[in-house]
Amino acid sequence: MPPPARLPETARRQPAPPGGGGSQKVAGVGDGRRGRGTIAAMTTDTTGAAARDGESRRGGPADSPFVRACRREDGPRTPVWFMRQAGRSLPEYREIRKNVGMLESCRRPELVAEITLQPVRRHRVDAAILFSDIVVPVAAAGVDLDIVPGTGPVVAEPVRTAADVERIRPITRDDVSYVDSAVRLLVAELGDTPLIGFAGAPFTLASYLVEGGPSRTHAKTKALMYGDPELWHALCDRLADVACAFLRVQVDAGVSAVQLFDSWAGALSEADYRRYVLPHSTKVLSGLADAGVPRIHFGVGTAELLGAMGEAGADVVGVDWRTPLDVATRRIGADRAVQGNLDPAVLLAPWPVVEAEVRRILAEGRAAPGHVFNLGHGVLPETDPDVLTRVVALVHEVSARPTE
Ligand code: 1CP
Repeated sequence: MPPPARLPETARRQPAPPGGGGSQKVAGVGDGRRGRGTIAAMTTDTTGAAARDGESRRGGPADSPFVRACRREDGPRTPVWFMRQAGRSLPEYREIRKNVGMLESCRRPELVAEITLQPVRRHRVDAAILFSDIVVPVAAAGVDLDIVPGTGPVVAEPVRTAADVERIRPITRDDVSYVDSAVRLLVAELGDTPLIGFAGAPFTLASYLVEGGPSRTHAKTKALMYGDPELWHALCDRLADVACAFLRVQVDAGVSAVQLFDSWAGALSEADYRRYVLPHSTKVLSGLADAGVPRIHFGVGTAELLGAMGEAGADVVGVDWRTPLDVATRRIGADRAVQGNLDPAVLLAPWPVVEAEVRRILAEGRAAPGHVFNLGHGVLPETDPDVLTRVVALVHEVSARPTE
């Protein structure tokens, strides 16, 4: 038997509180206990889980099933986590976010830590993902924006000119010190469970900045890209620096892996992706080549781009539900792991449908040199959290491998 995934006491022993449980407190953990392993305790005791427990451990998060799969190493089971696992599908999330704006909540380290831990406690996923947003570092770089409930990021003055681009300044750790603090709190609290840091890739960030908000067609973005390539490249170059610096802060604070979200890259042909996007995503990922943590690169609708996205410098390529993982592996190559790819909408179907899909994906994932089970995009807000918990248990059960 593999050693049980080590979680803090709060995560291991606290079942999800019925009907919420984030409590009214935003500055501490859910039940407000001051005991071992709570975020509140960790603000004064930063010695880490291992030191607290005085137990010897094999390798910590670097030896976890998740990091092993990213590195294409054998492990005790296929690891699983969910994009947008921290968020609106959880009643305890909705409760704790009641009176706090989205950007504001990303800037409060203890609240970030609590929200990040909620899905780990509830579902026993193999990795936590930092609660933040792709536009957080862009705001830190001086862009006037907000995250509007029900809409998403909205930019006050969309980027149109070279002067607009020049106003996006490089970020330092001090600009996002709340992220540094949140990661440190979390790493101490999570023990052997790895924490994933993330950033938005230049194309997806540029899309919000040029459109001024979410867009289906990315028409203004493409108009700028085709119409003024020089300005486009200048914009993406700045955004690459912002994304790289944001990821570096998270790596220095202790995350075990990073994911670069290029959610909307699938709007482009492969030729345009290679010409207008790949150099900038490569700059971000190659800038972290020495970081010593796996780099995951993900987009939606990227069937034609999977090979190119791997070339950007990823160790793991995220795949949406449109491409079976064995087909994706042929496109990406045997030197990279894959992540995915259950359609998030399948989670709204009856359990036998979910189960059959999970089993199919695990079987197809065996063709890859490493497989991290995930959805093909983020959890839909209307998803029943109990179904996510069942999926985690099923993935673990079906993929369990005997160890020496
Ligand atoms: O008030 C709220 O609850 C707002 C909803 C919300 C949440 C929970 C937004 C606004 N962002 C987030 C958190 C978030 N954003 C996480 C949390 C960690 C986790 O996965 O559990 C992550 C990883 C992101 C990253 C993000 N933000 C992406 C890339 C991933 C993806 O889903 O494609 C993108 C495209 C965004 C932009 C964004 N922020 C928020 C919304 C609703 C959107 C999408 C808007 C659109 O459709 O264009």
